[in-house]
Amino acid sequence: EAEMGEKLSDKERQEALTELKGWSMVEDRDAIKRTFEFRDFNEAFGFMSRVALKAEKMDHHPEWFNVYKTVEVTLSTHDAGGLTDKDVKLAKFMDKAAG
Ligand code: HBI
Repeated sequence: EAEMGEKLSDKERQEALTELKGWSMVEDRDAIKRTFEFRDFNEAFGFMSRVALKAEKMDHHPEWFNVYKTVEVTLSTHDAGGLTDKDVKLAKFMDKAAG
């Protein structure tokens, strides 16, 4: 079992993906990605605001791109050079925050 901050094993990575909603591996990176679609910009930015507060609390931040009502998110742990529990934890939070 990888402790907090260490890269996930292949098995843990696959398990994590089954617990998440609509996330997939990034092709050429040890990272996960998901695109969120909201009703409008206001909803999208409200989501980003809630996530931003959580990211600050976790000291773990997303890579994201927002155009109007769409938010493209990529998660990876830079300090570990790949996917860790922190990414899974933040992804789960995002799935809940997106409603
Ligand atoms: N966010 N995704 C991600 N990955 C990191 O390694 C990371 C971070 N936010 C803050 C952070 N690391 C700090 O702990 C380091 O910059 C010191």
